[in-house]
Amino acid sequence: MTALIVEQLGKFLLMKQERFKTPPTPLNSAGDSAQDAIAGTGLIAEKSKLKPKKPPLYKVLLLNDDYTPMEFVIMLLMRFFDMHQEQAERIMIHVHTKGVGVCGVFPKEIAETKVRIVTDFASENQQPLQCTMEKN
Ligand code: TYC
Repeated sequence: MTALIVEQLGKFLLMKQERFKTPPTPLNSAGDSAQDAIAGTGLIAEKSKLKPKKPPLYKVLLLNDDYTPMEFVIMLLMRFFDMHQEQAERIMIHVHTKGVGVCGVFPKEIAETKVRIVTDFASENQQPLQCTMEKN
């Protein structure tokens, strides 16, 4: 039994030696290094040439209407878009005069959530305020 283990161990060590004494063979005739030869195979970590794409951004838009109180819009902008009073007033007046205005620019899922929260909040408070989003 012990003899068998010793024999197996010997074979294993020999195999290991064989593997490491073999010089790295260039895989093409030009004699490029083995590193070049395996480039692009995914076998070694390489710097990617692909630029990571930035996620598309979406504008969250507020639409004017003739009914929603100005104070309600200001409070909503402060609460859900982290605006200060003056900033919220400026956006509200912009929407009131121009018909539409941007309350923020966000990645898709965050923009969707903002639209839903604003829409739900308006309807829970019996206001017709419309909020929507569009690709930036
Ligand atoms: N036009 C509304 C009013 O005169 C105010 C208002 C502003 C409503 C912005 C909606 O998105 C809005 N009370």
